[in-house]
Amino acid sequence: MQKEENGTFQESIHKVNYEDCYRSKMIKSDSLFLDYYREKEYLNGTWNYGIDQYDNCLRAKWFEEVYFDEDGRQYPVDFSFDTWETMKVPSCWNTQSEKYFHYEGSVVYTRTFRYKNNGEKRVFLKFGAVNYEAKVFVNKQFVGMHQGGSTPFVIEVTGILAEDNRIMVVANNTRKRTNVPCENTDWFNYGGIYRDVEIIRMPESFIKDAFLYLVPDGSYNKIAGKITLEGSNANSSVQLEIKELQINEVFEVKDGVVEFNLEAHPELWSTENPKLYDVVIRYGEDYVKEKIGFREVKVYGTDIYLNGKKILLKGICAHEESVINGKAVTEDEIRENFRLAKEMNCNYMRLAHYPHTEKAARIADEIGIMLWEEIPVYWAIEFENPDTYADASNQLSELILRDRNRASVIIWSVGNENADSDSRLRFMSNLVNKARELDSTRMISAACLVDLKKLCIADRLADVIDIIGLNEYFGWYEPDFSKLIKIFENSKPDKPVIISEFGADARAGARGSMDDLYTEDRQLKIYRDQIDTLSKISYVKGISPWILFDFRCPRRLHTMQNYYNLKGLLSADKSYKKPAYFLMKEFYRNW
Ligand code: GCB
Repeated sequence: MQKEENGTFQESIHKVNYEDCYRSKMIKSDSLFLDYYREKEYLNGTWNYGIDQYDNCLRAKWFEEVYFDEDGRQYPVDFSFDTWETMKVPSCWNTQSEKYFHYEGSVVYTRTFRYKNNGEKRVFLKFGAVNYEAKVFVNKQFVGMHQGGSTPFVIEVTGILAEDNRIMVVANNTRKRTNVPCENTDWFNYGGIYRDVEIIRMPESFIKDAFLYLVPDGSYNKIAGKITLEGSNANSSVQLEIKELQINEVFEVKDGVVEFNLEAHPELWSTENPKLYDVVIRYGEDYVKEKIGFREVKVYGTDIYLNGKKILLKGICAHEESVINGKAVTEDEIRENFRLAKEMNCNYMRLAHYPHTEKAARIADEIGIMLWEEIPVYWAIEFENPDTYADASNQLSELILRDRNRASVIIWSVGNENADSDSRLRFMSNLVNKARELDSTRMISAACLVDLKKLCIADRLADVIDIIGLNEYFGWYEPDFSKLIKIFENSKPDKPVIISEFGADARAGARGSMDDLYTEDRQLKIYRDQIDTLSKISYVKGISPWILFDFRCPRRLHTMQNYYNLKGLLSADKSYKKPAYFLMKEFYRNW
């Protein structure tokens, strides 16, 4: 029945490169606009879903809801959207259904919704994140594809929405060599639409972006920034108001962009006093609100300064995960993580190894905790592959555009534990340049490795970044602790070093001698040795042990681990504190 010879049916259903047609509408960082405080409607809630392991939705264009071949012949449909199983969005399918806990591949999500134009000229769909690829269809049309599992994207659907609509999203979390991260990581590969889905109604021309910051020249009396407009009316005026600072300025915009530099005397944001200002920008019938803190972070010699004062970063790493919700963490769960870190006397957190939800940095702004944010250029990325670079660079841009108004974020990190090679140096140096181009007010770092042969810090990337992040596991993966001491003796960095990771596995409650693997006693011993050594090194200006809580990981097959990485200072459900948590709490109190 299928006409293999002329290929019509074969090509559309079985064609191996069916993916290519979807790449034509790749949604990139330039799709984003300031939207946090805008009025929006949510498409969260109950969606139907089907597990589509062989990608038949994409091959046979199920989104067209009926299939005709070139001869006009209609084929039976292989789907029944409205009677499929249902799932809550946002969520990870792994935690929604035991059957799909380990599933990797495509899942087709669909729902219907009503829409009535209220006079808006343009309308957009925003996805907080879909891991890893999303292909979006509205009312039988393909509207866009996005790559990168942790950053937001926006798709314009003006003229596509009707009163009754069907949206369909093919989410695919297949791990691939060419992805960022690649196919091998040390965390669980959750899948799905796991952050909010929103509809945003907009005028024809609107405020696309505004980036405001304290000019980092040590004077603390200038706020600079850039406002970008979108739409046909690009030569116009915008008004910037920060009432509490008596700022009320009107700027003339040329070709959609205005840059400004204003005298201002803001109370500075710090971890002790996380002061935020209400910023309002008006333009025609559009306006946006933001809450922004002003502060200066910089590096001088081997020191890090916040508002002119030397600081030590007393930190901890954390994944974005909860036992119950996977990556779809709730606001309460994020607040609880920060509370536990603060209770441990932390003033800083490394949000590993990919962009966490935008809510995290907003909460950190509000409660006063500094952040390291990072993209998943993790381990053996394809550094020679231009598509991989484009993906990494886009994820970095999406993260920076999303969070560059957050005072809490002090460091952008461009990678983690990537072996030093020419192509990696090129790839990551380009990312560093990209980050600086988008934001010249923060420090750039990366988690590098020590040279275990030469016993020193020898990573060439260290010359390019502002702060050297170092992951080291002496006492655990590298039992000979004396080597760590030699590394510090042999290294004379001219910039600050942050120990971005050290740690040891311990099963919550497991006791034994200091030599017994996976016990709290061994973890505690390693932590003692580490802090004894690190606290004596003059250029170590920050520490973020690995990690706040135990997390799921399919690589962890020891029966003690039970598919969890047990390096947490807390159990995975965060109800239990291991002894090393209290040691760090005491250490940070006095450091
Ligand atoms: C590392 C990685 C981190 C792992 C950790 C470990 O160096 O950066 O992602 O989870 O080691 O436990 O092995």
